[in-house]
Amino acid sequence: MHINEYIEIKKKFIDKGLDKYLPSLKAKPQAIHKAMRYVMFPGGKRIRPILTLAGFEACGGRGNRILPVACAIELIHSYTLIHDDLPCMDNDDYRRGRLSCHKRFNEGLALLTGDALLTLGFQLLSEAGNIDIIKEVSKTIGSRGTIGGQVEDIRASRIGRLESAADLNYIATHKTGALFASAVKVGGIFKGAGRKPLAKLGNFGKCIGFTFQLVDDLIDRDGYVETYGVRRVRKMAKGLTKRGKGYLGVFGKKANRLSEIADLILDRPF
Ligand code: GRG
Repeated sequence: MHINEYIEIKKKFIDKGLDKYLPSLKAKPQAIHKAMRYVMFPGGKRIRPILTLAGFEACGGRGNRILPVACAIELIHSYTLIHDDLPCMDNDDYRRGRLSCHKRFNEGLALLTGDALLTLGFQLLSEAGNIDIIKEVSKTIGSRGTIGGQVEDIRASRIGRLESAADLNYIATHKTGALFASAVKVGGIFKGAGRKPLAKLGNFGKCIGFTFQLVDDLIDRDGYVETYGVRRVRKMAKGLTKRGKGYLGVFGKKANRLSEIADLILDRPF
């Protein structure tokens, strides 16, 4: 099966799961359930939960039991987007080609919608019955992870000057890279993989998460591109992809999907 077909199948699988786990539009209070579903459907690329599924498969996992874990990763990612769009943060009126949550509804409801998606994410993780997954994800999205990256990003944009290389690296690895690394890793944790393969999955995830940010900057012509220029950033992204794929050797053919996803992230055709 071609990787694009694989991605489409996995996307549908994740969407079905999200539809099942999100409270129905009829459930009270309807206002927040409407907002939660507005944010989640139609979604974005679903790249993080797809990485969770591919990480699970790389460790020999099969079947549907991983679905709540993958959906939790997407719910948590979506919480960060809602909060990031708020006027007190990045102040974006649009997300995924339509009004951002606070613009479509209101700021208070958007804040709570982000909180509710985050909370539902952890409920699903807890139902997966593996405490190591909860530990992994909570560390990743805390003040030493995603939130830390966001804090530094806000600080840098308030000073209003071009970030130093160290600042840029801190922000990219924490704000974007950390959740990518955990998304891949939790697939392995769920399968019961050992310490060494998990470290390989984590390192792979860090490399492709960093690449994802570099490609984002290439598309938006900001961040790294402002500091290093297009050619150098493209070279960095290629190098990181190669390094990331280098961590997959131990998994053999089972990691082919992860490797193909790394190539897709570098070329961002989706
Ligand atoms: C509010 C705690 C908190 C953190 C926010 C992730 C983040 C930190 C902010 C998002 C803003 C942003 C544009 C970050 C750069 C890369 C990134 C994470 C882009 C969005 O992810 P995609 O492209 O989105 O995977 P889709 O829509 O496909 O899900």
